[in-house]
This record gives sequence, C-alpha cells and structure tokens, in this order.
Amino acid sequence: MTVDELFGALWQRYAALNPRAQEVHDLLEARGEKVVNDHVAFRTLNDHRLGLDNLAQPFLDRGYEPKDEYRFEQKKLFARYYAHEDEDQPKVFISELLLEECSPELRRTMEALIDQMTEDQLSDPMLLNMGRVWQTDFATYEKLYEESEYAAWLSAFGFCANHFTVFVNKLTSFDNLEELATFIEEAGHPMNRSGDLVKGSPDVCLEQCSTMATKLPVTFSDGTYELPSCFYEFAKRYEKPEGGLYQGFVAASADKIFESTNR
Ligand code: OOG
Ligand code: NI
Repeated sequence: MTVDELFGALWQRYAALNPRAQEVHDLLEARGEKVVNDHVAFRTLNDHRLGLDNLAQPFLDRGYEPKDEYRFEQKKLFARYYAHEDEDQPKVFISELLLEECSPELRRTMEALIDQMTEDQLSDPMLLNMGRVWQTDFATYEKLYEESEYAAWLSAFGFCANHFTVFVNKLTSFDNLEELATFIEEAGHPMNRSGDLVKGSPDVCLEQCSTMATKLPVTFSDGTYELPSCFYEFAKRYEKPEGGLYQGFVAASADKIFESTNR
C-alpha cells in the first residue's frame, strides 16, 4: 500500500463516520477549490501494544519521521506529530491517553476493552483503521465521559482517523478563516466555538478552526445512541520569523480542538 492508498483507506472510514466532511469537501471543490490536507489526527491509549508508537508505524514505514511533542496536563494526553520528507504529504498528529494518570476505574475499564482484542488485531499494522474492536455498553461510555471525554470517544469509536484537516493556504477563494467558517456554517455545519472560533493567530504562525463532530447512531449492547463521531478541521500556516512555513502545532489551540467531539 502506497502512502496515498493509505490516506485513501483512512478517508473512506472517516467519511463514513463524518458525512459532513465529504459534503464540505465537495462544496469546496464545487467552488473550484482543490482540497489539500494539512494533517490527519488519531487517538489512542499508552498501552504498549497500541500506543502512539504502534499507530505511527505505517507512517514510519512510508517515509515519515517523528517531530515535535506536546503535553496536555488537564486532559492527561501526550501527542507527537510526524512529517514526510515530501512536504506535500499531510502531517500526522497522534495523541494518547496516559492511563497511569487516570483513575483506577477508568484504567480497568479501558484495559477490559483491550483484553477483548485478539493477538492478530493487536499486531495488525492497520490497527489505526480497524474501528471499534470491542463490545461495550452505553453505561460504560457515560461513566468514562464523566472523567475523560477522550476515553469515552475512544471506547465508542475505536481506531480511525479522528479528523482530516484542510490546508487553507492552498484555498484561493477565501480571505481568512472567518470567511471560510461562515461559508461552512451557512451550509448547515456547526463550528467548534470552544475558546474562540479561530484558535491561534499569526503570532504563533498557525490559525485553526473545526466543525463540531457529526452525531451518528452508535450501537452498544444496551441500545443505540447518537454520539459525536469525527470532525473536519481547517488550518492556515504562517511564515516563521526565520523563514519557511511553520510546520508544528500549538498546544493551547489543540487543547480546544480536542473539544470538537464534546457532547
Ligand atoms: C486532536 C486535537 C488537536 C490540532 O490540530 O491541534 C489537533 C484530536 O482532537 O484528536 O488536531
Ligand atoms: Ni488537528
């Protein structure tokens, strides 16, 4: 599988979970834009069999290298991004929940989900696109949600691209992110307004905004419930003072982007 085929397979599962992303993508292309991805993001747990390093492997095997790392104290997350030697390839942002910082109950719950996985699933290089690989119930989702929205999301959706991100520098018909956000909202897709609509600024060389995650029926052993699944993000990058476009992320902005899957 080439790197393009890998992103194609990831987009397929993602678009099924977030039909709004396909709609917005198609609206932009109908306007004459060519949509280019800035980054794709994944979520996992720091279990040694399915941590950030495990999810990164398919990218490392295809020319990606580890770059900067980020820490989210309150959300108990660690993240790293990966970039390809060819700068036209999307960056990959992977975060993981630090289980040792969570309550013993949360830890036991997540470990019980992992225990349902087969050896073949745990060692599958395409783990990152396998979706939910365990049975669980809505009562467990709600209990997890009280402590960690991130853990609850992972229990309901498992492994997939959490979001794709449009690289706004490549769009030609919008002057700024506010204009793009208005266009998306007028098409009926609510945006994440946690903090500000636009997170970041030219001063930190990165501006971002995102839709709220699409609500999708999720089947649990105790019923079917509509839950926020995946979202679509938009990023505009600025020149660093020393020259060249800034390639990294901004922790304060990322902290708010995570909230795009809040209920
Ligand atoms: C990741 C949130 C952070 C960014 O671009 O800063 C992020 C997530 O929601 O999993 O994507
Ligand atoms: Ni992102």
